[in-house]
Amino acid sequence: VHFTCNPGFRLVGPGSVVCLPNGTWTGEQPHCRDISECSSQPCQNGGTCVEGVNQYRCICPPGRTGSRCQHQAQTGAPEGGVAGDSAFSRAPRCAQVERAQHCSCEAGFHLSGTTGDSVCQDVNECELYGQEGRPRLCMHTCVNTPGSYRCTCPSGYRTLADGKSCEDVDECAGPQHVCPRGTTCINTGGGFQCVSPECPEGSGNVSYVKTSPFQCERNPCPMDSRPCRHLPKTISFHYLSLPSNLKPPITLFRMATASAPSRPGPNSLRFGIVGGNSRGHFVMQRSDRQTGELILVQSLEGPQTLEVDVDMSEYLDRSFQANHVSKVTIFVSPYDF
Ligand SMILES: [Ca+2]
Ligand SMILES: [Ca+2]
Repeated sequence: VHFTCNPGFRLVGPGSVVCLPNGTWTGEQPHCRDISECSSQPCQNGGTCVEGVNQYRCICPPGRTGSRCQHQAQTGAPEGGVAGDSAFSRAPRCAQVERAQHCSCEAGFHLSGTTGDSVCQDVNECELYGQEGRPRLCMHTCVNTPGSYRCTCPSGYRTLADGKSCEDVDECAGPQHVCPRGTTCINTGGGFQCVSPECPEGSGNVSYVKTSPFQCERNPCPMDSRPCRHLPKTISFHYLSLPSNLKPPITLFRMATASAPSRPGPNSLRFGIVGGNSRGHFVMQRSDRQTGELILVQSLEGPQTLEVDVDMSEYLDRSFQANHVSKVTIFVSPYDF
């Protein structure tokens, strides 16, 4: 008698047996066993083979992926990414349609590798959109994640509801005081400053008095003191917060006379920059008869703090009356937002 097995099974034991004169069969009785898909040891790199009907499946050790664990899982992620994560490549979902295998990936993954060896690789959206000429995905930093990406903002900023824009946190608007008593909180891009402007020290017959947290006034000069009269009658303090790399020209600040209605005001004004650490970045010019403008003419890169002192001198019939100084401090954030 000859034995054969159905497809997918193999014969264990002799292929034929013969009937002996004593009424028994020669040798042992053969039987059919499921063909072992794992017998060829298809799983590489320490993968464990699991039997299925007419197919096998490999369970891969960490760091390995693919139908036979033949691929090294992508570990590195671009800046700020989660490293050492095998989640960036996954096994595709495959279906056997007649003789062909059709594989597909979840959203955010693309199929790579050859047929039979295919693997779903994460789409690196940050790299894809970081290329020249393409729109930026994130205002600040793009972090690639398995199947997606996310945007992060630097400290001192919060991410807006659109998930990509960053907005400065106004530390000064909070319920608790972030600045010590006697100082004033100035919100800046990415942080804040505590300021307490001081009036100039008096000397001789010149002295100043603080009339508000941001204003000093010179006490009246003795009648005969010309040097005293040429010192600023008022000194005011102003604080501005700007992002980096603003496109000039930009009007930052306006200064105008505040003449009392009871007496005739000056009939001419002169404006100029009289101090600070950054004169080259600014010009001061008249915008109308009463007003001068401080204009940013060079783009500023942060983080840095600039100071510029602008002066407005009042003349009545060409004779000097008084001058006023505005001390403008500009906090430039490290970012373009
Ligand atoms: Ca991704
Ligand atoms: Ca802030």
